[in-house]
Amino acid sequence: MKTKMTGKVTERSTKPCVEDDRTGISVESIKRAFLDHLCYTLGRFPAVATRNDLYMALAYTVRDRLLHRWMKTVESYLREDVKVVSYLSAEFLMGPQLGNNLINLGIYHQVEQAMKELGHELNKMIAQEEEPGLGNGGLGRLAACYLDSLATLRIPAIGYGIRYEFGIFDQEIRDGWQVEVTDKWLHLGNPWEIRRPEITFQVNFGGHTETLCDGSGRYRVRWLPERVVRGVAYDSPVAGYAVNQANMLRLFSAEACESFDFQAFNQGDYYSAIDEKVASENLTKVLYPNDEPVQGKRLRLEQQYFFVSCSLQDMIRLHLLQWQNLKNFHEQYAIQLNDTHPSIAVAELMRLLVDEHAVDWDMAWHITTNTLAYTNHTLLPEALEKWPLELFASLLPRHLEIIYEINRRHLETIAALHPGDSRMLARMSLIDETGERYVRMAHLASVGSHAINGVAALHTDLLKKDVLRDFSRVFPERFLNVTNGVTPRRWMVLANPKLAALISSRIGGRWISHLEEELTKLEDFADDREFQQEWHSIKQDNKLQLARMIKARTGNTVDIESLFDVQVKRIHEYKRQHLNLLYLITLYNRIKENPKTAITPRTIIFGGKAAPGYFMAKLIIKLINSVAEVVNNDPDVAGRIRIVFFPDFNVKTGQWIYPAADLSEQISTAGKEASGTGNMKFALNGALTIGTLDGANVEIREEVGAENFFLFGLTAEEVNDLKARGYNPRDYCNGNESLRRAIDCISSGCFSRGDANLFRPLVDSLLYHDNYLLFADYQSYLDCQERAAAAFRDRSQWTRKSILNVARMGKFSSDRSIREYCSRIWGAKPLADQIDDADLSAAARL
Ligand code: NBG
Repeated sequence: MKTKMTGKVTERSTKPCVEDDRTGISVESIKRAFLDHLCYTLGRFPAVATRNDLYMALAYTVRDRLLHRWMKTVESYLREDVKVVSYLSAEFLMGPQLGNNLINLGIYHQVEQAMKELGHELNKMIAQEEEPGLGNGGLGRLAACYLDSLATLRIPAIGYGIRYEFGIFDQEIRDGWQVEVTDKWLHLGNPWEIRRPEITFQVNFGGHTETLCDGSGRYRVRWLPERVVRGVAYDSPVAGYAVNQANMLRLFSAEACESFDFQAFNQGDYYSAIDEKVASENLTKVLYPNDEPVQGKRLRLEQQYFFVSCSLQDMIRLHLLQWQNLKNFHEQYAIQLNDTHPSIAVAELMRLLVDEHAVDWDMAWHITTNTLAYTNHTLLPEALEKWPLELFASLLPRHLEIIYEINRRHLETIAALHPGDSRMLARMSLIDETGERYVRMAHLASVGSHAINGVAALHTDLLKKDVLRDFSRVFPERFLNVTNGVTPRRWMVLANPKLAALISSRIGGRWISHLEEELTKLEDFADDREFQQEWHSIKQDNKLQLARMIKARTGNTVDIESLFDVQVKRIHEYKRQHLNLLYLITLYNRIKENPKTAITPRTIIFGGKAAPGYFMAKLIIKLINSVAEVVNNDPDVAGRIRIVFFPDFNVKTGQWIYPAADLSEQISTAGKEASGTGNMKFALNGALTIGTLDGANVEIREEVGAENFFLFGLTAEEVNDLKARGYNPRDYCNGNESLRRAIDCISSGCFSRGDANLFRPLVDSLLYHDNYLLFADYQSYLDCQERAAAAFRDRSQWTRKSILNVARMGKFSSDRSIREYCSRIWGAKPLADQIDDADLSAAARL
């Protein structure tokens, strides 16, 4: 039986709790609020304010308006008895907030005007904001797009994560090599967050457990930890687009429970007194770069447990404010595990329910499995998390006991379904006992969740056939696909305002929040010459802007009439930046052989970070820059090929890059890229795709039409077959003259001033392993690039394709993905509260 404790929220308390003149959205109100913040929040005279002061004052002005909506939203939560979605993610790659918030609040133009009247340029203030780089790449950015859509769709939701003091490093390029520079995103303050010193939770580590019998004769377990850390909440509001709703991103920061160990302090040992403080605060100091082996990284397991425990304690606290007990927890909360990073939630929720709240095991398991759902984001075996048992036991002794008990019951179920199949038991166990013993986190997440999803159709298929095959046989009803999406607010309206305005001028502004329904209307304009002309000239403007950034950041001059061919994403062998390079070296060789060769002028733009410990990825960056140096400076090339490595690719720089691309490189080995989301951002900004049948490329091609997609390469099935037959890369190399020459060029030192050793590891890995089948796909890629180059020469046809491409990309809005999660996994519904017309019309003016 549900018993709700809080009474009805009264009429009075539903009124905005802040006076309108504090959060008004007229130009006058904004000007006044801005000057107030400059003076009373920052203590600055306008005359001596720095650009950062101006940005901060404006950010506070905008935050007031966000908080106003957030408070209204919370009141609706209380009134409407809603189910809340908790999105648990170790990464949220939010990107700069100011521009996006202005768009979602519908106050961009008023603010621009207000700043103008005060003599400031809004653009410069927006550019002042540091990138909050609390993520590595696609997975973290997906979480940010989902928060935007959750708020826009008026779904009650909280994003839970870690407030890293240092996010992903900044990348500089020196002498062609990547150099990592610490990211100081907090050094000038973060105006968006609110520290909540009263919302803190204790998180335990280490020690041991003991059993006891409680007053009612129940067997209980008590965990006596060795170390206790405190997690403090920091909240940032996340506004929906053109709605009154704002949700919250709640990130936890670790602090010591006591600042000083007084005993040590009294003995005069100051340094050991602060040891514990330092150790505790280290916990959330830095984001781990991905693509490096995680096995054995104690601090990473600590981070994961830390934020999961704080988040679950917070949900339980909020639940108990409204309800007498936890029996209906799963009806009030849907928790999504963004990859396995938060999968310790399975054991932690069990522990909190059973040990801390005296719920019996079966009921606790029912609640846990009905609350949790798990999204898998990778098939790469090296990226599947597993923790050495000893490490796990030393940090989380009670959780290991719980996992053993879950495993015992789980294996009993399997044994009953598949009697006598001991190999299956070993494969499905939560503990890997094939060598050194490990806890398998993907198995823990799968056993403890009622839904398991992949992030693109092909990926979900492969997940079921490969990584989680046994689980999909035993629990087929748990598996489903939800193809990723991206938010059109940031990736179109904010990043490409001119294109967004052009689209709105023809089909109205509803597409911004109804992409799937509305964008197809653009198809009618694909053959319209005037529209094509406008479309093309916006692309040229965007290319010009990017060309200026390239000049400023790399010193390279690029020709905006050339084909802008772009590959930006993390550097990884499976993403095959070096396949792109093999093509470029081949083009270069052709020019060297015959300087008059007719080729379509191209500017090839690379960007992306390599994990600091991923040697091969760093060598690929060096090779890109080395080839660029030779090719760009060779008079024979005469500007026909220009290669640029754009440093420090992130959300902020991505917003300049995607809108300027003609061709989007999505060339991973089929079966390796779970989905990709850059592929969607490019296509929504009018770039055509050259790609393999991998991840969401498959669905993009289905949507935009085969004739508007440059397809090449082996399929995932062919990749497997070829590997099964025995793949010998040297045969491909010897059998293909231009490939052999390209490889010879690299190994003989053409790009390393004669140094034959520099790139040897890369060349050898291709010649002797080529795990990602570059050689097998080389010729097909070359041919496809030629088709793309030929197509680009017909401007009108190309533009037509570009328009059709955008018109048919509606499926890839994150709004569609979130709707699917809501109806198929979470059972979450939008708030019933309607929005103010005034606010909607303000937003629609964009
Ligand atoms: C990444 C995949 C991408 C995918 C994003 C978001 C991880 C572990 N996975 O293909 O590599 O688009 O997740 O789903 O970062």
